[in-house]
Amino acid sequence: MITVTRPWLPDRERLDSYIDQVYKSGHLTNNGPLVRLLEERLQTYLGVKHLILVSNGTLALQIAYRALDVTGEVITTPFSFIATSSSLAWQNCKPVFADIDPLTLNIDVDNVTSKITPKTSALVPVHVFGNPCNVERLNEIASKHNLKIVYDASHAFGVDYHGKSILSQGDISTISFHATKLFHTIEGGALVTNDSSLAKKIRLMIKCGIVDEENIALCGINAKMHELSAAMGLSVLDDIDTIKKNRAQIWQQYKIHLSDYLKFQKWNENATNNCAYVPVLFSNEQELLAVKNTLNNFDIFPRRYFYPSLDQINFLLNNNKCLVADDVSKRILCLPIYPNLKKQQQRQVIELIKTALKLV
Ligand code: T4K
Repeated sequence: MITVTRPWLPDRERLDSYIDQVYKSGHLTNNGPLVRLLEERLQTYLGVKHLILVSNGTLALQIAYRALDVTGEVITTPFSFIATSSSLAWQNCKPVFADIDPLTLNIDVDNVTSKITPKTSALVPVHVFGNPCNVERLNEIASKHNLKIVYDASHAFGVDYHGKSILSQGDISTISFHATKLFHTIEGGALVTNDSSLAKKIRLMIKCGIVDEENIALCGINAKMHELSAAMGLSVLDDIDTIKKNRAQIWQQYKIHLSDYLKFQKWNENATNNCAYVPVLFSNEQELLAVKNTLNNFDIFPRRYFYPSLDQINFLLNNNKCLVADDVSKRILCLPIYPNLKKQQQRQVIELIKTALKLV
């Protein structure tokens, strides 16, 4: 079976060597030595100021909203994983959708300003599939209207923009380290910020606001990463060059062999591509379904990331219908990509796509 992704499983002996350290220390959670080591290593690797590990990317978003006192209406994109918007609804905020750009697939900045009302407190753009948004204009709008910005950078591990990590943008950027991600800690995520006092507040928030045995400073929640997750993260980080190299090769092959048949996302020209996903756009949904069914018949499972567009989700109660996002979400498919995908398997995926397209 070939699936859209497969988690990177590091060498067992190396993982065991980290787990041995957990057995020696007896420290399983609550800001243990491996979590602290992983934070340090990620800060250095990514070149960011404060990176705070948490137990998943959804909680990272929720904590970001709380830390910044986000309330009322929040302008975001309908073309994302459900957690971007459901985390807002969970915090009793109203996600207000601005439509996307059909080429970059990111929030269309020209649609953002018209959605601002006196109730708007923040923007939550997503760097979709790792492709950086128009951060200059978004940051400009936010400062002009006194809005906070939380970038959902869940897909953007290792993406540099103008030579600096895209994670250093906004008041806070969040990331997911879920098993399906390029870099993972099984379940996990992080908040990144340049603001030292905000980082301090977040560190308190994720451990129920507890300062020490006798002092509780604020209302928090338990969002701590545990030591076994950090052990996995450290072992995966040891392999990160191989992971990135293999992904880049696979991504390139898709681009070479399918560009004449399908459209690829327009990538931000000032950014590196981490090859986390291979989204391809068909002319219409019928073509997409024909290809998907053909692949499924051969036990190959690409995914419809992201379908449906979130403006269609009933419980988000949104009146803003987004025509571009609705259209894109019907004709986009993410192709299998993971470091151990074999050349011959990828060739099969490519040939099946070409054959199915000829028959539509
Ligand atoms: N914001 C954005 C923009 C996000 O994309 C996400 C998560 C979040 C926020 C929230 O972050 P987290 O709270 O999740 O950390 C997956 C992931 O669960 C999710 O993390 C990710 N985005 C989303 C895009 O993809 P599913 O429902 O597609 O996962 P699933 O279980 O169907 O897995 C996909 C394929 O991967 C499977 O067909 C087989 C393979 N797989 C998966 C797992 C979990 C494996 O081979 N082994 C595994 O252990 O959501």
